[in-house]
Amino acid sequence: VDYKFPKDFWWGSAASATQTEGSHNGITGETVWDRWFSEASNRFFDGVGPGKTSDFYHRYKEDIKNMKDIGHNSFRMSISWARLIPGGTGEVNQDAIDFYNAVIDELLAQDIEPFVNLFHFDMPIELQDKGGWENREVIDAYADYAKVAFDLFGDRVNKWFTFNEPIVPVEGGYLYDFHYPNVVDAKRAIQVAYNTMIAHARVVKLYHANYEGDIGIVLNLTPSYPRSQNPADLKAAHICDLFFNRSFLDPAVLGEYPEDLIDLLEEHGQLPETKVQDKELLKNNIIDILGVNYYQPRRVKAKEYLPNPYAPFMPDWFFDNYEMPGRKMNVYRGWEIYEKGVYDIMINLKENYNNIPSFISENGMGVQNEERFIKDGRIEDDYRIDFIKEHLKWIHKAAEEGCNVKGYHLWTFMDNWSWMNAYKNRYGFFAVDIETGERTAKKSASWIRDVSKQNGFN
Ligand code: BGP
Repeated sequence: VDYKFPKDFWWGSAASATQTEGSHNGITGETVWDRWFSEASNRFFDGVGPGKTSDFYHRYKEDIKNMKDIGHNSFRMSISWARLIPGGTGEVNQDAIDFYNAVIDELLAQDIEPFVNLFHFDMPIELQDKGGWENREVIDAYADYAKVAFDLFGDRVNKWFTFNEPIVPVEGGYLYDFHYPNVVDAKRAIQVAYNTMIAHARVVKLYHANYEGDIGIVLNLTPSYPRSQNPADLKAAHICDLFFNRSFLDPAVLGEYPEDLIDLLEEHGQLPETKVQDKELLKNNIIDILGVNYYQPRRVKAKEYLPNPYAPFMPDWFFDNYEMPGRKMNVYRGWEIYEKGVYDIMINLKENYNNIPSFISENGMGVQNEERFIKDGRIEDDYRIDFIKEHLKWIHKAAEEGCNVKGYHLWTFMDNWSWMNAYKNRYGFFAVDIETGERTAKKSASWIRDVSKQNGFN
């Protein structure tokens, strides 16, 4: 094959608890999503909520069998904190223990390695009501929850992740009003971001001290490309990168925040509250493995107008988004497609982040009304095959050049419910009929089976 991938490359896909299990299935606690949906279902596409979703709770056996059929050797799932410990603290729910044990055992029986993530946007509502990540007590509760999960499943799970895309709850919940608790306040957003990384480091420490295996974090890295090489555009791109990538990447991999980010926050009176022991904690507890979610880059330019000095501080004071003429778009989702971004990320990790072991933990193409591509009962998603292939070529090049990239997981295994967009954008290798729950393989499913089995393609 022309594009041969490193030995034992991880082929698979990723999913999350809230998006697949169905919060009305089994015994479970409520999360911010149930609360927000009950308060503002009109803000969700089609008024569809997280109640039923694709019913992984009941159909996991069939799904795992399908994973095996298409050549998966690994799969990232998340545990729902509110399912395992309804209320977020205290008693552990036997129904959830049974369910996650069954899923993990089924994956192992099919030779699929489970990668388990502890937090995918789904804060138990009782803890959000206590202030969520703004409250340090929630960090303690999270560390207790992590210990429960490690004790229960750590004998069989060797790859753990503390968070998926921690920037998203910050942007959605505290900056731009698209997730609960719908606050718009940069100071609080910065505190949430900071406390999340403290929670992360606490749990990395706990894991390294007591268990064997790898622990990491999943970050959605969005390379910030400047409009031009003019100093003002370069500065805009640099600040954007500091806020949206390096606020998480640097503490996770290097154990400290970038100096220029600290200076910038200080200058604007936006430094978060810290504790003396935090610095050491971050310094001494770096990750073993980094998951990189990559969908699209950011393109930025210098601000056209100076911000209103009386308006509250926002990261957007320092850059404007730049709609580069001629950029390639996924017209079905409205996101840019820039395959080389994945290579730029990997080279950056190699050069500036100790070539940390990493893998693509999400990449994928959401498409609306995908039924229109059905031919003889199957969705012919050639656009998705192309999308994956073009990204894989750049990943292959990165690996050839010595980047430590260990795998590729598609978002997502089967069509699932999504934050706000519900079932609008379909991403799966398998289509799901929302009414009947029936799963049908798309063309990309048979394509990826051949690729994973040959560990490459032509
Ligand atoms: C990522 C999330 C996923 C998933 C994906 C697709 O940010 O980790 O949970 O939803 O984006 O986004 P969307 O469903 O909004 O199209």
